[in-house]
This record gives sequence, C-alpha cells and structure tokens, in this order.
Amino acid sequence: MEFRVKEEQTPGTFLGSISQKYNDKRDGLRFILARPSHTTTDDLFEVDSVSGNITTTAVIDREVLCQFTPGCVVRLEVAAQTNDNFFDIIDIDIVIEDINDNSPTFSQQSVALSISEAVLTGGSLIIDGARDIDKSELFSLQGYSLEPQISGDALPFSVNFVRSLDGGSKVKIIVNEILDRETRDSYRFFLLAKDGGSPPKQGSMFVTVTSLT
Ligand SMILES: [Ca+2]
Ligand SMILES: [Ca+2]
Ligand SMILES: [Ca+2]
Repeated sequence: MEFRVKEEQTPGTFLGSISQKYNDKRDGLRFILARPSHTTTDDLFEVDSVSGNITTTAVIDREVLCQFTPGCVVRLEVAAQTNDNFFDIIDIDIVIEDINDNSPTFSQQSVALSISEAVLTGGSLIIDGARDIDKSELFSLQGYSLEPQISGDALPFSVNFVRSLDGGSKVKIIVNEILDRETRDSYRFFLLAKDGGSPPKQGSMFVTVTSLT
C-alpha cells in the first residue's frame, strides 16, 4: 500500500487507513507497527491498533531524512491479526513529498572579483553560486539575475549557470562589452538566485568587479 504526506506537517497528520484493505470486517482485527527497516524513521509514524489509521508522530523534514536521494520513501511493515489465528503482514510505502521550504543560499554574503580590461566580449568569471537543498525540480534552483546596486545602472555583464548534483551551482558572469578602465573601473551589483516556487524564494550575494590594466 502507498500513502503520501507532505514534509513539515504538524505531528498527528492523518495519512490514511490500512483497514480499507480488509473490507470483510474481521472481528477483533488489530494492527501493530512492526519495526521499520530504516532505523532513523522509527519515530515518524504510528498506526492506531483498532482503526488502522496511520498518522505522523513528528515533523518530517525531507531535507534531513532524504538528503542524498532524489525520491523520499519510508517503508513500514504492519502486522494485522485477530484472536482466531488470522495473521497478515502489510508493506506500506510512505512517500514524503517535497515542499518549497528552503531558499537558494550563498556561502558568502559578498565577493570581490577582478578582471583585466583587456578581456574580450564573451570572456567570463566563474564563481561558486547558491545552493537550494529542496530536491524537486520546481523547488530547487532555477536561475540567476543581476541587479545593479544603483537602480538603472547599466552593467556590461550577463549571467549563466551550471547546476551540480548536491543542489549547488557554478555561476558564470559573462562580459558583454569591451571594458575601459579609464571610463569606469568598478561595478557593484547583487547576484540574485531564484527557485521555482510560487512565489519564488530568493537568495542574494553582493558582487564587486574591479577592472585592472
Ligand atoms: Ca524541509
Ligand atoms: Ca523541501
Ligand atoms: Ca527552494
């Protein structure tokens, strides 16, 4: 049997009942949670012995429980039995669904970069980007934008990125125009990282680029 529950719900959240499996009412049917195979999930669920209702007993954090796996499924084994020798074991898969409870986060608040004014257009600077530990496609990191410190300031850069398997990313700041140090020798902007939630969650890092001779 399979049940689904969103992460981060309050303890006592109802998932469903096992008793639907036994529509011929058996007298004195009792359900007992056998030890789950995965030891860290011992205290996450309980089964009501009479109704067969499965409820959570703790707040489940998908990012802690399934940090390194794309899916998040907890397997339980429940014994169903009566006094007159009926006995059954039911395998139950509980799918923990991701919610968008994490923002893309940078490891630093700010970074100072330098670039030669002789750089050609299309040249780039590569830096460590943000990391969003939500795993689902939509709730993980979706993209970057640049926002000048002074609104309306035209920046000679654009941004691109590559996502890594751990939810992190490498950011490429691409030079779009010939730089001239004598005209302007530094640029200040925020690098913004967004996920795909609605509304999206956002992280930012302040970037200074100084152009050198
Ligand atoms: Ca979480
Ligand atoms: Ca999440
Ligand atoms: Ca997220």
